[in-house]
Amino acid sequence: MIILLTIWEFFQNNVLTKPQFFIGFIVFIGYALLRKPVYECLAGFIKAVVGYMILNVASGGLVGNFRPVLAGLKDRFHLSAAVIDPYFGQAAAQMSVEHVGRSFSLMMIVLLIAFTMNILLVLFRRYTKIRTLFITGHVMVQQSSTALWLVLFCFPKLQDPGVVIMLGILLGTYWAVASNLTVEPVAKLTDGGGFATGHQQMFGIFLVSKLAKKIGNPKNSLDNLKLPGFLSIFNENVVATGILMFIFFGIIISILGPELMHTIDKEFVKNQNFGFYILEKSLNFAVYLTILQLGVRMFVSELTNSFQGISEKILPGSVPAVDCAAVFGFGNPNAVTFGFLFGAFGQFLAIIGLVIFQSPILIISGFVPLFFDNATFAVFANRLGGIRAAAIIPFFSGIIQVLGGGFAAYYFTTGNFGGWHGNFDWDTLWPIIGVIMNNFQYAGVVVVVVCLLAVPQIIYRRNKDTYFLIAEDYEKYKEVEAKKQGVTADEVVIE
Ligand code: ASC
Repeated sequence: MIILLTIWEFFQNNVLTKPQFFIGFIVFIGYALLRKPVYECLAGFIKAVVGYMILNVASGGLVGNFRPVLAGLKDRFHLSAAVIDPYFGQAAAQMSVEHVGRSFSLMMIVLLIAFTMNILLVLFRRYTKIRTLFITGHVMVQQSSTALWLVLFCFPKLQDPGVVIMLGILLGTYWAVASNLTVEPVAKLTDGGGFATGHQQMFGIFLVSKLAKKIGNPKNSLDNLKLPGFLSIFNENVVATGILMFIFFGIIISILGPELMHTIDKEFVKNQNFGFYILEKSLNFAVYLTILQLGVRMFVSELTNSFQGISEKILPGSVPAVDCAAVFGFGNPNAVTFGFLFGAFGQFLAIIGLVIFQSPILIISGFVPLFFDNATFAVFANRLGGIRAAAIIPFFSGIIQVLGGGFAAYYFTTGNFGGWHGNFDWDTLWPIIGVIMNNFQYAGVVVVVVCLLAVPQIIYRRNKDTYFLIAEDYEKYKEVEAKKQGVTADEVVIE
């Protein structure tokens, strides 16, 4: 057992929480299985690792720069409010766990069991119909933290081994089932990119993929938008992002004021002018988005090429589930900014609602859910339902994030420690799971796991012939679809 845990610890510290290496090894093994020479496998490994690290630089830069700005609103108005953001959520979950006298170190074993559960579900995919392995390490750590608190909240008397086993099964099932829901939407968006989403809004992506076409028309998408006159400068992504973020963060940073910004941001030195500081800070947003796209393209193209090796030889019809930002490299770059801004409208409106209706808990927007969830939704929505869907869906998602996050922070009491996880699935699906567990106890857990496991079965039954094919060989999938539609492979409409 000790040896197993030591190996696991090594794997967790060096590979699982560093998904760049995980992806790198997948690429290396994939190319090796395709019988490529070793130097090509190595080149693929390096490009994939560096691509993923570039993505990390960009998403880390966005999070590091803009999360404190939004959270600063709390200090500015001396509010006692919960920030809906996974970093605040993780801290609040840890404090909650320790507050009731339990050990937070259970997390490591929870990760092990949950990850093993996900692997088993993929290995037995003939029966489970699970095609995805969740490998976004830092997100897995955050989710294990929040879920650990949920289980301790609902089962305060349960001893450590019971907690760990129950949680491992529950979380591993969620990782497998929810990421599996994104296989179709991501494959269609990326034209067979060879990956799925393993992040914090997977259930949300599935909902968007069902709703977007009902809300708008893909013909009227951001890609076809030609703005007249001076507005035409918005057609260029860097310009659009730069201007919109200057307005957005310009207002927020002005509200915070230079004094507070000096304490929040050490890079804001005393002799820099406040206006120029705001300009530089806002334009940074466009910088990071541009970097992000570069990184995504790099590692995704390696993954797409090499994964055939794995899906042909070891795990047919399965794909890795990676960071949501991987989809930002596909579809319209302006959709990302669009999703963020409409999400922000929705969130701010809902927060005003909380104040007006004197909610027992106040919420402050967190950058990670606000940006990464809603930008992801907008990328899918724009492709499937055009501009209308790319605006309406993030707007309502913003409202749901605040109301669902507010409910969860209150009900599960992490609001007392200043935060809640805040990403879409944790504002919708997980509060429901938590309430079921709290009210029906062990029976509730069984019901949740059984219902989750039924989801892939239902989807499989609807498309038995193409269910695994779409992940295994996208070109062949398109041919099958073309035959069904009675057209050639070039004319096939993949919705
Ligand atoms: C998260 C989280 C981040 C971002 C990043 C997006 O949920 O914790 O740091 O999203 O993964 O690329």
